[in-house]
Amino acid sequence: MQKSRRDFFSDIAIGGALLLGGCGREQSPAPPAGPADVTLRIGTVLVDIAKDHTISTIGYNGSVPGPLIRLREGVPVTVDLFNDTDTPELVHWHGQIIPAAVDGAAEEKSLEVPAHGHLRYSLTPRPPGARFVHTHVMPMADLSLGTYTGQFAFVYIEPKTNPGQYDQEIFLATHEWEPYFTTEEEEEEEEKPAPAKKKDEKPNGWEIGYQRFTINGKCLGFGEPVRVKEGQRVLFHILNASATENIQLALPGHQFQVVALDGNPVPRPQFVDVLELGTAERVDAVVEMKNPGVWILGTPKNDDRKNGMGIVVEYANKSGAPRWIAPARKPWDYTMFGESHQVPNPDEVIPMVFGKINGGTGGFNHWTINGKGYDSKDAPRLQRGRRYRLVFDNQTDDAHPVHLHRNSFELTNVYGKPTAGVLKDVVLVKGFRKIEVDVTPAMDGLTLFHCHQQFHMDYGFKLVFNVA
Ligand SMILES: [Cu+2]
Repeated sequence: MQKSRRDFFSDIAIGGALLLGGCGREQSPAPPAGPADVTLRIGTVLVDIAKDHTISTIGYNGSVPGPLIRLREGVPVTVDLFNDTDTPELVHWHGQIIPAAVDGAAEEKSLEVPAHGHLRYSLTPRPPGARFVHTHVMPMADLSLGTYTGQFAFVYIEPKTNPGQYDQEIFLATHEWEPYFTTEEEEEEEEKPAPAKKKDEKPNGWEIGYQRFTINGKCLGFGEPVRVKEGQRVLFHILNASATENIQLALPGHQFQVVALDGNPVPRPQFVDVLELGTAERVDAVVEMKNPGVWILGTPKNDDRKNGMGIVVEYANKSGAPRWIAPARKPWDYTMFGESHQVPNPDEVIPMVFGKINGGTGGFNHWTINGKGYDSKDAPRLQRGRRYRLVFDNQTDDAHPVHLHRNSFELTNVYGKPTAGVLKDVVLVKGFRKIEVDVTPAMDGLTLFHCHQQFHMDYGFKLVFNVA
């Protein structure tokens, strides 16, 4: 018997999300009824990042970054995902508390967008603030897939009140291009205790380097400048949409007043000269424009800035070559935005020791949590409503931007310093350092924890929790 169209598109409730229909290659890729509130079309994009320099990549809706998606907290939206590529895709709503089915991670058994197929579902956006959407495909050694591509877009969930008063709102996403394998290790900015080198240990394996660096898909000096006026308060929403790089950004002659981290307002907004963002971190910062001129907002790393990591900030009626002044080095400190009050005792403490097995020359490093690489059969149980303290003990020489899906966590101890009130979904744990965060799982279902450094996640650095 032939299935009717109505049967095919019958509504299926999945963990609180409504799956409105889906079809693969065999079915017509037309949406079931009318346009959705949000449509993302995954396909090839040509990005002119600089003069005579075009990148061919995969992106959303023909642009890199993809479209700015503005949603309202608690107001359900339908989402249409079309995939014009030959690879099944996973679209992850980073930083939102939504059901596993629509969160967009294979480890959570989320719905895929089939190659040349379509998927429609609905979700209820929360919490408010700067979120984003990106692919969750694992590229492994294929640097033309996953977060190496242009598949990322800002999602801004309108809060009831905006943090800080501002005259202009600017969204900036950083990304690197033309990745290659290298044996050169990224130097860390700060002093750190030297590792005790074990005998018989293999040397470090492949790292990833990049040739070109962009903000909003343009190398420094190629795109339109950020145009400002003297006296304006400009709210910058900054996203590190890198596959693997942790970055710093400065705007000489100005200070950033950090008002939110990962979209969540901080208890104590503070002024800083330099922002630091691990992969997938977001910073909202207000800049008072009181130093007229033409400036570079960019990375303090000279080579990376010369290769594009920056954007020009131009005051009205000012012209000339953009100025750069190297900022003083000062370590980024999450606790300066936090409170000093005592946090509640956790119901349970979960130690998470990060380890690395060196791959040796020409090999890939492998990553472990508590001595084990990822195993889908091993899903520790968590209870909704219970307060867990996750102790991130980084016993490697690399910085790890670790991310917990479908939840926000509270920083409670950073490098030995107690803190409270800073809510995040990614935290950058430097080499041989320890950070503690508390989480009270918000929803049932599979919840992925992983390093957001793509190359680390792909080679073992992940763990799925089962919340029930
Ligand atoms: Cu990592």
